[in-house]
Amino acid sequence: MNNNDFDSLPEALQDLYIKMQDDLYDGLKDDVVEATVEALDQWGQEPADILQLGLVAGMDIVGEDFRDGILFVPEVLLAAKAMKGAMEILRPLLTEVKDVDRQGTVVIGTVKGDIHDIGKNLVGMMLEGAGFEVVNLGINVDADQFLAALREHNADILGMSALLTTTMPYMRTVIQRLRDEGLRERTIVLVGGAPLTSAFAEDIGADRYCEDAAVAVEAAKALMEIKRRKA
Ligand code: B1M
Repeated sequence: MNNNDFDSLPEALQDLYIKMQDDLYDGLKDDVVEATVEALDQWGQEPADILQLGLVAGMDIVGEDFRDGILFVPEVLLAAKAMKGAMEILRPLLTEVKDVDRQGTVVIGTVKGDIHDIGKNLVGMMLEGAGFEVVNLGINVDADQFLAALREHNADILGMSALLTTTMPYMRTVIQRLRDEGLRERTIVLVGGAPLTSAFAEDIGADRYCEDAAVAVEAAKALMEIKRRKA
């Protein structure tokens, strides 16, 4: 849904989304959860639209004011908690597998040194909803942990997230370890996170940069299809 679509929503629903963004900014978890439930139950909104128009839009404003020194870590932590509360409401809807074949197994985590996990968790949920089995290793994950999980679960895909320019280079280390230990050929590597670019993904030897969760799902499906054809 784009801005034009937003403008075409009923005014009361636009107001609900704007309130959701404001409440997220203010870290009011209960209010954000309540607005999420209202958008679902009373307005029949799709989870993806609630995420985009309410939650991610609100977090974008938080990100701008954090960057500009208007908000600080404690406030941003509260906003993150509010967002996570709403994501818990959406989780069962996003992870519900609807008549799709099992797609494969994904090991996903936020790389070493980085504790941002909202986007990574969202990607994990959307992949589950698309029929993937998802092993979420959490935050601050090092190469040993990624490799051990890939082996333990005989995983098809490695998904790595980094939100800091200081942690994104660690993805290269993990990919090099995959090569060193003979796992690179059989593992599809997807990377994402706000500071990344396609050029960076190519440079470190990843298979695809995913700018958002929807792209991650598309890329995972497309690359699995190619992997299956090669097998
Ligand atoms: Co942090 N932080 N933060 N922070 N934080 C950023 C990333 C920052 C851009 C803010 C800013 O300055 N504007 C900035 C980084 C600057 C830089 O490196 N260039 C920053 C900073 C500096 C920091 C600290 C260093 C601050 C400090 O302590 N002084 C510190 C670092 C701690 C650490 O990691 N070691 C820190 C801490 C925190 C909080 C703990 C307060 C909190 C995190 C809470 C949590 O995650 N549990 C936080 C938050 C919330 C943010 C912002 C505001 C929001 C991130 C977010 O959740 N976005 C962020 C600003 C921003 O990104 N604009 C910021 C919403 C989420 C849905 O989007 O994560 O981009 P995103 O995920 C998307 C895509 O990127 C993609 O799909 C997702 C869904 O569409 N994607 C993937 C992500 N991962 C993927 C993996 C895939 C595929 C796609 O694998 C297949």
